[in-house]
Amino acid sequence: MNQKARGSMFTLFKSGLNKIQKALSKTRFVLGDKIRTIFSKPLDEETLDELEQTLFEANLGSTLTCEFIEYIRSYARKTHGEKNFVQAIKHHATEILQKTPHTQSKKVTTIPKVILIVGVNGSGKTTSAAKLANIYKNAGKNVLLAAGDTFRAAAIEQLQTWSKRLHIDCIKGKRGGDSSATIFDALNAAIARHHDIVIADTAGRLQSKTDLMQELSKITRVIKKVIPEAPHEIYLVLDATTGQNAIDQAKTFHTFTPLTGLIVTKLDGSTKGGIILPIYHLLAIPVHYIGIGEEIDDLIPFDPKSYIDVLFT
Ligand SMILES: Nc1nc2c(ncn2[C@@H]2O[C@H](COP(=O)(O)OP(=O)(O)OP(=O)(O)O)[C@@H](O)[C@H]2O)c(=O)[nH]1
Ligand SMILES: [Mg+2]
Repeated sequence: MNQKARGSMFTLFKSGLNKIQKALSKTRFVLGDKIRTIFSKPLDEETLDELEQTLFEANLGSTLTCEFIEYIRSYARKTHGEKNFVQAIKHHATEILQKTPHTQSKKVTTIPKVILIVGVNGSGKTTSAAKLANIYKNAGKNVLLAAGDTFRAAAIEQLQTWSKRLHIDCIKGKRGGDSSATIFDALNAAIARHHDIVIADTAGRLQSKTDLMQELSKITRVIKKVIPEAPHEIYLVLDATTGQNAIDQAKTFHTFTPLTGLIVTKLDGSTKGGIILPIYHLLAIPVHYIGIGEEIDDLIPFDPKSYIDVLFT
């Protein structure tokens, strides 16, 4: 990464901290703040019930909620002297996030780097593709967008509108055409025009529709025909407000097309921001970015430490 890119990433990180505080304020209210109130009382079965209810409501899911309750029981048994239950929860949450390495990006040996964006309908794929393109552009990269959602004319137009606004090139195919063919054309155009990054949007698909999921495997096969080591990143976009279904989505997408990372959107204004913990716990797929609003700079790199600090401190 050159100096300009490093500087830009640092600025992004700093402004990201303020933004994550704002975006997670509702989740913090239903999670961290409630936990502090619960542990201001002595620990007994009633307190543990309240804790269980709180963790569940903050979208931690039943498996992780039970694990946290067991963790607190064991902490209470083993710790002599002053007990800090809030710190214990924070410590365990940190352990969970640390178990999965934050970055699993493939090394880019030949440009362009290819990022494929996948997910169910309406999760925020197109918006995130545009926001991500803007991040790379601001870091000095020459970006090309590929309108791989050929399903609807409106989808192609949506990405094109973003590309015009951002002054970023966009390759589009015919509506109803083959998504792989559009992405294939985009990659060849990127090679010819020396683009550093190709970000390919795809159509929304339900994880239960096998034929649509198989289309994703085809897209990755076609990408590999042009650049064998690509796609370097396959990001699944998950809408935080969908609750535990996000886990199921990630599991199925991961089977059809191995994900390198997740983008969790719509954390702003949601009380469901706790979803990131069961994602790490059950899937061990790192979250690379979080979506915290509808504006172009409302996508920020996910930093596990800031996330935990904001929620539990
Ligand atoms: N509040 C908020 N809204 C978001 C965020 N990300 C996306 N959206 C909104 O969610 C809606 C759907 O976003 P799209 O990017 O069109 O979603 P998509 O996954 O491409 O949708 P399909 O192509 O129809 O599958 C839009 O209104 C976006 O502005 C976010 O992080 N926060
Ligand atoms: Mg879309």
